[in-house]
Amino acid sequence: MEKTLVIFKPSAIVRGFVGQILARFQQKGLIIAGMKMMQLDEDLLRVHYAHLVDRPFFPSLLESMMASPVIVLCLKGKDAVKVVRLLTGATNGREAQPGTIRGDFSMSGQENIIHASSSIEDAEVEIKRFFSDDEIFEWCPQNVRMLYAPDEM
Ligand code: IDP
Ligand code: MG
Repeated sequence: MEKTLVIFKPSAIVRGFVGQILARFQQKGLIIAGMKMMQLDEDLLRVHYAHLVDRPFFPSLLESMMASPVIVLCLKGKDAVKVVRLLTGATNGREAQPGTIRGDFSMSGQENIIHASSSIEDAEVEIKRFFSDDEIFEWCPQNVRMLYAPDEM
């Protein structure tokens, strides 16, 4: 099954929304394949946000992402990358649809609660960036037959 990477950003950690957001992913039926807390540093963020390093807001984004430890999460499911992006909502919390995580928890284009991989290719690279192989678990819950029809698995 497809895997994707989520980061609970400092805006989620400091504001205390980890439980509520994790519950949304679990109630959707996404399977937790890996999860840990870590402190991000500038070297890693310059790689992770390489597409943004020349933007004027990059120093502010760096500071924001290092403001507290983060929780990184690897979620597994059919079409997990697309499904998690749909649950996440648009980048700017003020423009994200109500019902999405950013739409319900954020008023900001920067402090937007979570990161979610934006493509299958990015997800593969990002999971390897944040997890070693032995931190990703190839397990499947017993109730997986209540999550998918046989031809969806
Ligand atoms: P995404 O997180 O929705 O994939 P990206 O364009 O990849 O959006 O940007 C990565 C992160 O950089 C965003 O989640 C947000 O925290 C921050 N960011 C993006 N655009 C802006 C901006 O215009 N101002 C401030 N921060 C921004
Ligand atoms: Mg992105």
